[in-house]
Amino acid sequence: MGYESAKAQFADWGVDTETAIQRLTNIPISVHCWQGDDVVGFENRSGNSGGGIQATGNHPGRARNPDELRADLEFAYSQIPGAHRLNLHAMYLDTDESPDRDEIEFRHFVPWVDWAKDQSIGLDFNPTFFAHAKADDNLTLSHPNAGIRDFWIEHGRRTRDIAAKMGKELGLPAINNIWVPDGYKDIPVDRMAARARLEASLDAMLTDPKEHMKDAVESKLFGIGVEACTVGSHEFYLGYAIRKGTLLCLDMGHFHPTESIADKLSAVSLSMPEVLLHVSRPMRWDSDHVILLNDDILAMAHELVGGDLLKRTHIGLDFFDATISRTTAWVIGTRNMQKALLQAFLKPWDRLRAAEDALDFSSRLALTEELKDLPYGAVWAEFCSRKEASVGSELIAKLNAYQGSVADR
Ligand code: RNT
Ligand code: ZN
Repeated sequence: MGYESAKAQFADWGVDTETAIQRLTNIPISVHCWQGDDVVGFENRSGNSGGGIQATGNHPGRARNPDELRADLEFAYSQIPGAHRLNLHAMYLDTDESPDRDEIEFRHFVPWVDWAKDQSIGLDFNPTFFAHAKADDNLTLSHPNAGIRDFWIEHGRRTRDIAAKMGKELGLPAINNIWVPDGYKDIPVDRMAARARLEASLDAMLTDPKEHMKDAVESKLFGIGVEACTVGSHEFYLGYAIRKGTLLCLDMGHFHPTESIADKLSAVSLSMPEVLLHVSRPMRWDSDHVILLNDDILAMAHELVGGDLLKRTHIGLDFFDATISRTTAWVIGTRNMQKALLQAFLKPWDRLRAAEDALDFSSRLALTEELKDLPYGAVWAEFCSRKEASVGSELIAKLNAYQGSVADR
């Protein structure tokens, strides 16, 4: 199906494919660095991420150093049409030094900033509150020991400073997203005390508003090893973000499987100016599978476009699968987010809204289902070709060829 024919078919529904392509071009997706190396990082410490998150698998080609990770990202970006950012974790520093987490400085990340300038992309950042001896109990900012809390508060403060410098250097604000693994395997006696400690630690970290960076806080329902209680639960951070003016990060893997994160987006957006998404695919638990173009992702894109939330929602990804080519995971997962957005841009919103507002739910149903037959794939292929990214067999050949070139690592 050629693009011109697809364009005409969408035009019959009152949808302009050129506008849709233009809108998609301008939406940056923040690609997470940690898919490239199975959440190991470059600190030369233990290989186990801990904190209840774990990449499983041993597919060849894991990036072992920053240069390999950057090369892999450059390949992935070449096949991800449109705008990108990079989401870095603090444990991905690029330096010969070995600073502990409470000693990191902007200079340890300068090669990333130089590379980001070269790529014309923005950076996002994250303190790393796991994969460290002081996080082995799955307690960091809410640890009963004040010394351990202070260590992590200092880490968090430094990441805010680094994020602000990154944002300033690149001329694009960096989001610094706080996720802590804190929780209890078995039923705690005093949840209130743990939550009060987490709140006090966050307050100590977030004392000064900074230019060029934005703070975000990420909730979770439970994790492996913290089944009974997660200190930073959804209610905890929803309230915190509203009261303190931070962004809230909604990770699609951090809720009960029957909850719809797409549904939450408009609800929380009424109480805060900006939201961060960690687009992911849970499977029974916080499994962080590569995102598919499934109903959950389509629903999320529908909400972002229909609710006019794109200008105040930052789209980040969060998945890691070490059983497949890591670059293929990045490319396919990120493109799926873009494809979902494209499908949402290609909807005849006026007609859909008119049917709903008239309580004509029959037409709403018929419209929704008939639209699924429109040739959005031809519009996607056109978008890819304008951005010099491949589709179909050609894409698969390129993905396999790149994987072949890194398999000897
Ligand atoms: C963990 C959170 C968190 C991490 C990354 C590596 O459950 O989702 O976002 O995946 O920070
Ligand atoms: Zn996440």
